[in-house]
Amino acid sequence: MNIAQVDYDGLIPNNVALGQDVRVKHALEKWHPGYIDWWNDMGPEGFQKSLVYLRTAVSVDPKGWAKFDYVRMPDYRWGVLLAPQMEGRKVNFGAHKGEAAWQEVPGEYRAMLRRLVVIQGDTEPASVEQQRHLGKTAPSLYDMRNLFQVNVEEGRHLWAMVYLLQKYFGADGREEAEALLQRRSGDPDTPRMLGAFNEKTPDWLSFFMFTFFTDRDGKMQLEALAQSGFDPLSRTCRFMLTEEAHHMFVGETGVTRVIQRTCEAMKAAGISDPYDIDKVRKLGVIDLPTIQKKANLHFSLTLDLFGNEISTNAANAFHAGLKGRYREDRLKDDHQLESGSYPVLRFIDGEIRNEDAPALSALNMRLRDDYVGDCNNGVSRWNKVIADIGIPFAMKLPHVAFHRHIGEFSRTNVDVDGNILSPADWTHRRTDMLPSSSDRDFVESLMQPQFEPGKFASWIAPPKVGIDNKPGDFEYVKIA
Ligand code: BYC
Repeated sequence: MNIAQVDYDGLIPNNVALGQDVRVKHALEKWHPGYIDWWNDMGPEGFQKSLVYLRTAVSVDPKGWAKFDYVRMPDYRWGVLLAPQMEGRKVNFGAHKGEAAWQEVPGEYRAMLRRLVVIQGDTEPASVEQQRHLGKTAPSLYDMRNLFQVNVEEGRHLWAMVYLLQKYFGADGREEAEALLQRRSGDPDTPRMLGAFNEKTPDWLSFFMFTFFTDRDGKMQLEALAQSGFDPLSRTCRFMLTEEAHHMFVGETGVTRVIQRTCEAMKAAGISDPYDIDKVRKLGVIDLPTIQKKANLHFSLTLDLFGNEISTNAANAFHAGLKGRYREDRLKDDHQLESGSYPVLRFIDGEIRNEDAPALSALNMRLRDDYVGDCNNGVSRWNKVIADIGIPFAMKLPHVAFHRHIGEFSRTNVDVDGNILSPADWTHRRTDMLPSSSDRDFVESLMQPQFEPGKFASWIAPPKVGIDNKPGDFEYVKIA
């Protein structure tokens, strides 16, 4: 079988020769109806019968892996796709560095590996649940299609993790696969596992911020898992990253188009003060300070997804060769980190300051630092748009200690510049830094659907190019 080609003959498209793996094939076929029920209950609300111009993977060859066509979402061919196996691949870090990469789960690391797969798997359906109401207020058919593309691919990423659970973890893997369909984002009794995936995504600016910030955590975590010595996990994550690039694109260009529209409208109306919020809002666009507050919220919620700054779990996963650093294979050191140190920002004696910690224990921090660098690159691109239009404003990431619920700073109040605040000052200044209920109401008031092909809501600029090079008035979703 050609690994690059995807076999579409059976119920479950795959490039893992599922036809010859009867036990796993049956297990996945048994799981399939529950997944479809979940999708119908918790997937995009109101558009399940509509034809959506979606891309589907037909190959895992990086050049030309997808085809575009109209599909009803429940008919999307969710499948199991792994990047091709690399001949002679080794464990590249940790205590087993240099050994042949594992094709089966190493017994001693079974529980740790299962936990990583389950946590990764849990985030995927969670994001679909969080975004399920957004179709109804889409600012264009182009954006609606992008939302649905992200949603079906997050669904596929759930399949990716469920395949690993079913194939490599026996009965407890099957139980975990069931549980992934039972938990619900925001449910008080059966919530999703990580904090940010239980928050609401109430409007489209939140969606773009989520895909900019939280999907970028997805990218970092997948990059770290793609380094895994457990080869099936590495191959799975490598292909997921190919799909993830579009999600980053949706977030980055989405926020950019909102900013661009605001700045253009201000310029046309002769408003130069970005803080003249009432006047800017009257133009039917989102003022820059509110966009900044949304960024503050989503960045801080996403930082919590990196776990504690000092983490034995992270050290153990690296030592075991299961989860590496961001692009481990490009780093130049001993890849074992037994003796090195890493500066960690901590809250000590009432002050925020760097303290060296053993490099192994500081791996969450290191990944978070790489993430912050990646976010900053995106923010610079937003700022170029603002500067080019000539508005005196610059977006910036808040301090990493701002508005945190996990780790070192979860018990202290810190402003966006990193100054420690008393509880009273925090309460007083909170809505200067995070969206207030009136900011939320205003953004929500703009969320009027625009379903005419080629038209866009007042608060967002059209994209530079269409998906699959389609013309501006292309009907990306045929609403039924
Ligand atoms: N919320 O030792 P620590 C994506 C728990 S996003 C709740 O610091 P560790 C996507 C932690 O579980 C990427 N609990 O934890 C994006 C632990 O509990 P136990 C998803 C939290 O393991 C958009 C305890 O606190 N993938 O793909 O070093 C759309 C001690 O913490 C949280 C992954 O995250 C939290 N935020 O770090 C769709 C990769 N943080 O075990 C998809 C897999 C920590 O003591 N996961 N805790 O009961 C991991 O690598 C790690 O589990 C974490 C946490 C980085 C999440």
